[in-house]
Amino acid sequence: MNMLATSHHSLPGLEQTWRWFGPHDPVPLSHIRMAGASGVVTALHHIPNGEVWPIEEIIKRKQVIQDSGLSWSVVESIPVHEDIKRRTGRYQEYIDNYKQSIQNLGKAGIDTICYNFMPVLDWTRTNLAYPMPDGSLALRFDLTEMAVFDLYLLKRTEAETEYSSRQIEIAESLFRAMDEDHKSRLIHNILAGLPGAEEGYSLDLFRSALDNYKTIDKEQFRNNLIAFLQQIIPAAEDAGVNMAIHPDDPPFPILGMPRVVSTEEDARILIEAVDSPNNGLCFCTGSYGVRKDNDLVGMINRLGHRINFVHLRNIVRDDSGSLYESDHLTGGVDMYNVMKSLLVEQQQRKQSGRLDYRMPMRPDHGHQMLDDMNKTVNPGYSAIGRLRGLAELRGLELGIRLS
Ligand code: CS2
Ligand code: MN
Repeated sequence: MNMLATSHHSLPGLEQTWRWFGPHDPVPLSHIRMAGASGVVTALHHIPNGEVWPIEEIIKRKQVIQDSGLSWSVVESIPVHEDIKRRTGRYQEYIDNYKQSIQNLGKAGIDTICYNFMPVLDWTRTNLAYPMPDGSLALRFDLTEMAVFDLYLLKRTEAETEYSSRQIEIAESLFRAMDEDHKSRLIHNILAGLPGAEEGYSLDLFRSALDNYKTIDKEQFRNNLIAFLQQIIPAAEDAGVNMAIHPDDPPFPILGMPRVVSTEEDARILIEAVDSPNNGLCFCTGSYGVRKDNDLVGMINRLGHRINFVHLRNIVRDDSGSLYESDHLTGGVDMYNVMKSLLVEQQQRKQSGRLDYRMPMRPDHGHQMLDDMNKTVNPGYSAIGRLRGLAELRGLELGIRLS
């Protein structure tokens, strides 16, 4: 039975959005509009991490977006300062600033904020140009390359105890075969910060950033996140802003750092810790979907009422545990049933009178292809790959709604 059958005509569908890195993004707002998105996902990347987003700056940016016939749908991200994550130093001041930014965004009429709580690094990939059989380039997280980085380039003291002797053997032979170019590319890919990550590190700085986490185990780290939520969620409620926490990417520990947003259980603990509709999730299928123990459709059915933002992309995980980003509709994520469940959630919101049934969605990443091959692009955020992704997702959604 089609659960959407009776009311598909009244369903608006998920709001189609597109990430924009601001005026320096090689993909301009006019192209986003041509891609068929109506909402923009962006951040004030020029405001240093930890500082308040001034209301004038927010309004100025909002105007630029509206002048292009689009709306500022979601903020992604207001970065969470390392002091807040570790609950040291000036963390209280940074939390107060965060609350102020939430308030300012609310005043400017922007009601959804995505953020993440990963130690030191934002999302992480080892290869930014992994060739697909069709010639396009994908992002890849390779476990062996990560081990090479950890064991032989970063030379983290505890690393040897965290890999099996088989893994170390494979990593060592890859390391021996790597030329200098490959080594420095690997270091750069991991440390320079992918688009959206507001920090970049040298090897030395990175070592000391990691050292800061030696005394913070998973439980402590989760407590730090919950302590942060206890302060910012009441501010978000006052401001009428929905928070959406992005999952860990990849959703398992790397480089010995704690991870607390990787599984359904993690997500449940967080939304129950501060039980408010404003304390919600960014449902990123390409991040949660990496783990076989995450049942994505079940997660939407069980936690859907707290999904405030959606990232749709697909992944392929091979036997070694490495992964690459596949086309949006093919790979380990059952996109058809994910989309269907999201539409059921939207329908329930409308029926129960919830006002936040907009459910902003964006195609998360895309392959570098066609005319983007020779362009300088933000890795994962080139225009044409995402255009393909959005077009496919839109078609899938329409097919479900009208069937
Ligand atoms: C990444 C990140 O998977 C993703 O969406 O591209 O930029 C992610 O959006 C941020 O970490 C969210 O705070
Ligand atoms: Mn994502």
